[in-house]
Amino acid sequence: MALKLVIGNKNYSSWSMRPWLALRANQIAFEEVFIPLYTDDKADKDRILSFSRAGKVPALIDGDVTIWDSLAIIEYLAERFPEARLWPEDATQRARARSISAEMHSGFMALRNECGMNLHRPVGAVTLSVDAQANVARIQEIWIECRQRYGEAGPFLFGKFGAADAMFAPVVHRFRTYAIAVAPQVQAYMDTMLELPAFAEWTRAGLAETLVIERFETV
Ligand SMILES: N[C@@H](CCC(=O)N[C@@H](CS)C(=O)NCC(=O)O)C(=O)O
Repeated sequence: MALKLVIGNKNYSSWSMRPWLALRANQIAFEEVFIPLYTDDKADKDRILSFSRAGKVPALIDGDVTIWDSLAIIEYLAERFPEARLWPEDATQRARARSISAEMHSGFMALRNECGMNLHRPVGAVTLSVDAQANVARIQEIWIECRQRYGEAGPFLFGKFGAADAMFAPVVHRFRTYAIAVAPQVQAYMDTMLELPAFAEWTRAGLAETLVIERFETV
């Protein structure tokens, strides 16, 4: 039975983007189930709840197994498709990749609040709080350190595209959309991500969406 990934609007749903990319970048076949987010229609929320009692997307359905929460889905995919090598083979690198992925998953609240993913937002800078500026600095530090350590193995954080890249992918759009000044090595990594066919496919689809979530259009 085909895997099903339940996702929200590609323009806005940064959590949906992460496992979607992990699947698509590795050519793992799946059926996409789209549910529009934050509509006034209770039926939409009920549909999300019918897949996951957490009431959030993404959710992955694999036969009679449901996995919800982006990082748990990526962990499941790494186990289910070991050939995709979503985590580095080396234990030390894997520990680092898991640490930065968890740091992304549980942190950077200020940046996430102040610079929501919104692909169709015209590019333009906003004034960031001190906390958001610290988030930007920390993310740049993480990316630069990975590139310095593992750059010889390939252009992504641990050489080949993997779970950590998927977890940070929406930040590439945030840095781009909010015209955040970045170091040259960071820009090079962002360009690599923007050129990844799966990343470009998600972006194109997000830009083609016409649904607007007013509450995300205030910045
Ligand atoms: N920690 C969760 C966060 C999921 C999340 O917040 N999803 C948002 C969309 S990006 C959502 O489903 N919102 C719909 C709602 O709350 O009704 C994850 O990593 O998957």
